[in-house]
Amino acid sequence: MASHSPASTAARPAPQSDIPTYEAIVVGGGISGMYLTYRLRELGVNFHVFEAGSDVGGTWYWCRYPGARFDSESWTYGYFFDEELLQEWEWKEHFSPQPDTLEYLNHVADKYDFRRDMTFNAKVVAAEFDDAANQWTVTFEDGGQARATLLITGLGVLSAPTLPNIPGLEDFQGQSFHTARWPHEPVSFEGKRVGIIGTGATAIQAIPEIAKTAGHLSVFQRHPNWSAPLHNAKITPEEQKDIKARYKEIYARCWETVACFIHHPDPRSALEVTPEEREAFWEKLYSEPGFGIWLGNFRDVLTDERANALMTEFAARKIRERVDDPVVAEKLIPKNHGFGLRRLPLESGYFEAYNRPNVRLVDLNEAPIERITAKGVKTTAEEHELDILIYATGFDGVTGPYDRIDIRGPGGRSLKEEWKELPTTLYGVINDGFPNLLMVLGPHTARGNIPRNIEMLVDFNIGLIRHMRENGYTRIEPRPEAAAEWLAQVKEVDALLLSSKIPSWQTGVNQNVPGRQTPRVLGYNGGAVRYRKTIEKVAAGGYKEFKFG
Ligand code: NA7
Repeated sequence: MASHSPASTAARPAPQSDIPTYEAIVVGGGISGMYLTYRLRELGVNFHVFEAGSDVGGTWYWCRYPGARFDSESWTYGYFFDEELLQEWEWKEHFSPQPDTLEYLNHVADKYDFRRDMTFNAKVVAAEFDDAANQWTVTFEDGGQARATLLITGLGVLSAPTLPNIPGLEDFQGQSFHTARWPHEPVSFEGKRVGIIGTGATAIQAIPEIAKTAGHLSVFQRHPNWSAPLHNAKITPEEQKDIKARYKEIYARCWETVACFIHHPDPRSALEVTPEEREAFWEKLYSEPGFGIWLGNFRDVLTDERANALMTEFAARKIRERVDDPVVAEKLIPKNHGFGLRRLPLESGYFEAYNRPNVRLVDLNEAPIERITAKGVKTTAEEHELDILIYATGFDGVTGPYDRIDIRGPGGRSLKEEWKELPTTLYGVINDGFPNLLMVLGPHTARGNIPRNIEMLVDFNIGLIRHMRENGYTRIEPRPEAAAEWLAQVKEVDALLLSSKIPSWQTGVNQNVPGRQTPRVLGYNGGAVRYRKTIEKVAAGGYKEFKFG
């Protein structure tokens, strides 16, 4: 891990005198860490970024599985901080595939020479605050350490992948991969017997791609998810010109919608229009690209059970139309949650994949998995022999990336313990009892089109750091009463959405992680516009909700 650590593998080495020390340490070289690099440099902060991977890119570095791509319109996803960058980069498709996105992020890292402030293969395993020294010490997996007054996390919300809690994972003799730890070398499915466990957003993207070449594909499904067509297409030269000419307008649009996409709810209620109008609107949305059917739907589809039930019926009908075998179609229709009440995966030929002779849906409700064996997957009914086994089993969402680092505030206070039941942050950027620990995309921030949220949160954090530097402060904490008030607001808006009670990574549920079986309030569901107004008001008011010293 370069010069920042010795080769030692000791768990907790004795303090070293030559520990590199900075004003700020950033953990993570993904979209957050890269934008932080740009802004911290601009502010003249002495900082360094530590990244677990061997290069930049975060999610797009790790999730290289076949079919991985944006569900966001590409031209709303990139960085907007430099007009030159916007004009020179050409997105090839309306919904960019992972290789192109990683190429884009590498282009950005090269253009601004970000890597000179970054160390790779540096996985942070612990961070401890020394109250007297007012300083964080981070420890890397290989035992090396670094120190800084400020610790800034750019960990993302989906960076802690989880394997299924099924016995025998080590026994399998073929190739096996978690989709978020996909090899850098190409994986060939040609003629192979492939199995995939999971039917979330990742599997919904991967299955149609793998099915194209696999000899046979077995999909092991516990619960199906709702999904709607992505309708991706290449960007034509005329569209490219138009996009580049309209970047200002596109950007402004992202900032007036509920989740920073171009889509915004229709003001009508699904219940007040005629059945014909409703049907025509849903057919239109189903035939259009992107998240319109989820975020641009009637205003009450995600908040009113009757409206949601009607939309659910429509989406179920579409599955029945697209899947040839009616028994398989029924199995692909979710029964445990309504349409859009989990983060909606968008698909390209997902349902049609089940019409192929080489694809079999294995319903784990009929015969659960007993164990993984040397040869494949053994359910209570049979043993499925496989050459390749893919775990599309998701992530310990939102708090998982933090739980995997032993973060200790003054007096050894553990952040993991603190967040066991529910995080209690101020605006999702800082937690009481953990001074000088600033977060980008922490719990209780607005989410949606992630780079837009990151931009807003990095800019807010940079504002805080600028305020500290201008006033000679070296310590920042939330005012406990302000954090309590924020939590009350977070809970209040959460209750308005039907999704708040549905188990998913967004509500912090992961059946493979002990203690994560029931939904928690982990995001701010009042929308990006309200969130942004809140933090802008805080900044304009001189950050009175924070304590400085
Ligand atoms: P998800 O959406 O959390 O999906 C994980 C899938 O894995 C889901 O179908 C799970 O079924 C399944 N799973 C997990 N553990 C098991 C076990 N032990 N046995 C069988 N099936 C299991 O993760 P994704 O990676 O697909 O998507 C995450 C986000 O990435 C997505 O929302 C986008 O924002 C991008 P379950 O529903 O628990 O029965």
